[in-house]
Amino acid sequence: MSDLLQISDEVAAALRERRPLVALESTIVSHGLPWPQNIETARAVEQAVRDNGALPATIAIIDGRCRIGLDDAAFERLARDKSVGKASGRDLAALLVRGGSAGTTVSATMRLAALAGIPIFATGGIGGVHRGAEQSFDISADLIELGTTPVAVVSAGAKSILDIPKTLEVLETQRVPVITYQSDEFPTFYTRDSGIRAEQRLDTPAEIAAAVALHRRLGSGTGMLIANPIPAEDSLAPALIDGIIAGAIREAETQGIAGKAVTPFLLERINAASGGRSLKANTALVRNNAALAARIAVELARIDIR
Ligand code: PSU
Ligand code: MN
Repeated sequence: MSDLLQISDEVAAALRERRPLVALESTIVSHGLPWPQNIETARAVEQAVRDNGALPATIAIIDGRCRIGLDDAAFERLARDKSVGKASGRDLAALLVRGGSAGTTVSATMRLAALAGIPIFATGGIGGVHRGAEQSFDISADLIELGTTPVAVVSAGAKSILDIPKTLEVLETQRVPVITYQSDEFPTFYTRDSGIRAEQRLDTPAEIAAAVALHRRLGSGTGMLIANPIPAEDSLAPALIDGIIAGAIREAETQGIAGKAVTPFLLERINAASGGRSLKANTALVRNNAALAARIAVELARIDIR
């Protein structure tokens, strides 16, 4: 693996000593948030992991190398350099051959976390089935990766730019467990409740870690989605955000935005239209997810799966 993954000294030591680690994605830095909130959030998220007893392993592709654990220069590059791409799992091989640089989506980050031996990963929101997918066929590779790569992903549910019931159906079809943390409803990113009842609620990081370990022992072969509602004090009013999202989707349709450009376009429009409120919520929920993932990682290290 050493020729494929460039693992930072800190992460390499933690892997050797079986200390708790949390993998973090980097498309949120390159394409999910504007400068300078992107780099501020990345730093705050890494700090949240440390504050909760684990070490952060942010993953990205820099100059044709798979980097596990980033230094300041790599973060700066992702945050400011407009030529940095967006890589899902399928993009990795050609990107490495070309010597390119990219933020890794949930899909690509899961793949590389699995290779590095990190079983838990925190993000803001996963990609999913887009509204109108019956026409566009736009279903994120994140869902397919969750069906094939055994990494647990902590997310604030899925953003309502997506069709949430269809997203949950695809996860169910693929045998991906959806565990909600301290909530009876599946959360929708900016808001705590979707109106969709959660079937598998667990209330402590220790219980979630036990479920992650058992899911592996059962030979399930799939990832897991740990849905962590945004803290109430950071959540947005559904009436506010739903209108903004609907407007952004209409703009994307009018402008014929397609493929991997759709999600970054919608995120940019929502950030612009909400006058900073969505940004603030987004930052808060990613930190909240990183903290929970770290607490789960600590429990996983105790039961000897990292
Ligand atoms: N959802 C967000 N913020 C993000 C993303 C999704 O609220 O930054 C990013 C994640 O990296 C996710 C990717 O994996 O977008 C999904 O892109 P697509 O829909 O093209 O699969
Ligand atoms: Mn897509």
